[in-house]
Amino acid sequence: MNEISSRIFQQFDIPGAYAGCERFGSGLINDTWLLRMVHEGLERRYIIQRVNTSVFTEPIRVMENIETVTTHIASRLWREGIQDPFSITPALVRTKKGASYFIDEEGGFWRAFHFIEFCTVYDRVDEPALAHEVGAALGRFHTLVSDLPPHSLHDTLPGFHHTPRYLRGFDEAVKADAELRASGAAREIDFVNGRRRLAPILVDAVDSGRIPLRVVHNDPKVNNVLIHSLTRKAVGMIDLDTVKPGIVHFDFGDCARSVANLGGEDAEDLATVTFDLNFFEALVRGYMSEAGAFLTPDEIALLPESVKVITFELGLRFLADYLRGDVYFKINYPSHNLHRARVQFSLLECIEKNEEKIKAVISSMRRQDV
Ligand code: GN1
Ligand code: MG
Repeated sequence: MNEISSRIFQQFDIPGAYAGCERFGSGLINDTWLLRMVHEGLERRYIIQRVNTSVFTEPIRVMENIETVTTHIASRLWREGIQDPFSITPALVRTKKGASYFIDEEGGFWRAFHFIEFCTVYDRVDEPALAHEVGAALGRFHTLVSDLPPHSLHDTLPGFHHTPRYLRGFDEAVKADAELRASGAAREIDFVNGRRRLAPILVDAVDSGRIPLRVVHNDPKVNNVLIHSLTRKAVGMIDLDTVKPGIVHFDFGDCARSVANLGGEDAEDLATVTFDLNFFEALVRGYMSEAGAFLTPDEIALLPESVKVITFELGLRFLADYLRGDVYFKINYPSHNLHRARVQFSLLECIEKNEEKIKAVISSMRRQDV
């Protein structure tokens, strides 16, 4: 569906005359459109989204989390003297009845945001300065929510970053082999089996109480970071569906694995997939310039592990979804999820080769250096 019916956006409190609507972004879960309206001679843009309710089975609680987080961020920014916080964090558009969402006759769950103008997102980072900005955006986000008690948010996706849980699901998918795809993915299955020890590293650190629970984004890959189109400076984080209590490591690792992979998550040629240490260093510098002020020494010490664990976890999720018949991530061709898994596993091999250098980058990042 390229266009959305006017019945949908007419539910929202959006003034003006319709000027166009097209598919937007490259998200793998929700469906997103950019709506253009003309009001008093000016074009205004809106993001309209249909939430994937097979993934987000409690969408109302997802919306409550988004409202809690964006209200908190906006009030902090106001206190810091920023006049227009909603040019940094997306503002929800309410329905004409005052709700934050609308459910259509088929059960489709819809919401709308004001589009933040003069901003862009990148699927791939092309220079260290941009990597720095992406890191700074994540660090700034963590800082802005650092005084929001984690349990003021619902756990809308229990076990979302519980890597051992994904490993168990993967084992079941291999065993069931519902689509008879396991033999064609034998090399990738062996790759996972050779690295099972990675799965518990981060969850064990949480369970032991060594690492604090915080409010985190949970999906801060590079294309969920808004960058100013003219200055290429960080603006803020979008796609707040997964914001909930968690640990900074999955965020830091997710940001790093997407920023430092120069081939990108969808690299056609696996030979272009590398973990670039210059980009990584710039990202860490940007991140620590913001988050270095509140992270504990134990949290910092565990950051290098996070890069490996999240890359493993994401590859595992793609591979398990391929084996199950592509029931979770949107795909563009039948072996897309297998290819996505291969990209993450090539990246993981590169991360493993550079493990000592990754540790050195993080441990050299003292507060005064950033
Ligand atoms: C999904 O929706 P999107 O594309 O921002 C996924 C993330 C993955 C990412 C990989 C709720 O994020 O966990 O890291 O794809 N989100 C969910 O591109 O599963
Ligand atoms: Mg997204």
